[in-house]
This record gives sequence, structure tokens and C-alpha cells, in this order.
Amino acid sequence: MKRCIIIGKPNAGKTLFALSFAAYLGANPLHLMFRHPQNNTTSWKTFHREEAIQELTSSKPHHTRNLQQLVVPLPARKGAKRIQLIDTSGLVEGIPEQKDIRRAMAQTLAAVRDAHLILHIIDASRVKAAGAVEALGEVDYQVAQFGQLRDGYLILANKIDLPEAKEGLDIITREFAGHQIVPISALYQQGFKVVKQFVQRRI
Ligand SMILES: Nc1nc2c(ncn2[C@@H]2O[C@H](COP(=O)(O)OP(=O)(O)OP(=O)(O)O)[C@@H](O)[C@H]2O)c(=O)[nH]1
Ligand SMILES: [Mg+2]
Repeated sequence: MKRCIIIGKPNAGKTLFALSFAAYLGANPLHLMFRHPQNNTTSWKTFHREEAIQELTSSKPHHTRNLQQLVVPLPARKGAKRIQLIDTSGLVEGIPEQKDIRRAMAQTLAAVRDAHLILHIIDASRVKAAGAVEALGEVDYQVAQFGQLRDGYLILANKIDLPEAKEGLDIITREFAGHQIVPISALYQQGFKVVKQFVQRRI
């Protein structure tokens, strides 16, 4: 089964995207597998979408501190296929002080190496928010540099429903010229059709 990883800075909307995209593709209820980096154990939990959003997303950064995997159906050229959608903890510049965030980041980076597809989420509404953890930063350029070596790399400019995201999208387009960029709203499932097609063509 192909692995599709969702990465980006904290608070960019990775978890909301993972849950909404899984629901959009027909996963209901959502069976999540959690991979705990502190002791290498796994656990499972089944959620309704709204319940998962309530528990697993937050307006505070660093809410996700482990890998959260979902298996989702995807119609493909030769019948239906399934992919593994992997939500991750946010990537930050430098070495985080908190041990569990450090460990979670290491876990994310190891999983990126193993993934077939990389969806890189950027918060288009906060591109210019200097000093904010979700603002466009060095991590995004590094991810893009790594991603350009892969066929299955896509930038998702998220939160396009917010007014500030328009200018943010222009900046992302300029800064990441040459990469495929899809404006999306994880909140309203905008742009999901294009993301689905991108994934479908590569599985
Ligand atoms: N308006 C709007 N808000 C969004 C969108 N996507 C995410 N959010 C909000 O942004 C905040 C962060 O979303 P999460 O999905 O928890 O972000 P994350 O990238 O998983 O964050 P970490 O787990 O901390 O790395 C939450 O308050 C979401 O409701 C969007 O498309 N539009
Ligand atoms: Mg999260």
C-alpha cells in the first residue's frame, strides 16, 4: 500500500486536512493508528469525523506529537485501491527544547524518507506572520528542496478561505516557482478534487 505523508510547520492544518481528506475519500468512521515515539508502541482509536476534529486539532501549535495513520479508499485506474495517509507532528527550525517535540520531529523525518508521496502543507494566511511558528520559514524551503527530488511531491497552500491567504498564495507561488501548488481549505474541503487526482495518478 502506498504511503502518503502530510508534513509542514506546526498549526499549518495538517491534522484537519488529514481527517477531512480521509472523510472526503469516503473513510467513515475514521480508524486511526497512533505510533507513539516515546516507547515505539501503537494504539488504535475509531472516531466520527467531528469527534476526531475536536480531539486531534487545535489552534495551539504542537498539538500532534506522534504519527497518526489512516487507511483510506481511493478509486484507481485498475479498480479501487487503498492508501495510507500519515499525519505528522509539525516541523520547526532548529532543535526544539522540549524532548517530546524533538522525538516527534525525528519520527516525522524518518517517516518522510519511507513515504511514496509527500503533501507539504503551508498556512497561506500566515506566510508573513514574522516570528509566528506557522509563518513561512527555512523548514519549508528545506522540505521543498527535498521534495523536488521526488515525483510525488505537492505543496498545499492551506486556509485559502481566509482573506489574508490571497497574498500568501502569491508569495508561496513566487517562492516555490517550479513546484506544483494547490490552494486548499482543509476546513471547507476546497481544492480536494485536485489533490485526489494528484494522488490517484501516482498509486
Ligand atoms: N480557516 C481555516 N482554519 C483552518 C484550516 N485548516 C486548519 N485550520 C485551523 O488551524 C488550526 C490548526 O489546525 P491543525 O490541523 O491542528 O494544525 P496542525 O498542522 O495539525 O498543527 P500541529 O499538530 O500543532 O502541528 C486549527 O484551529 C484549525 O481549525 C483552514 O483551511 N481554514
Ligand atoms: Mg496536528
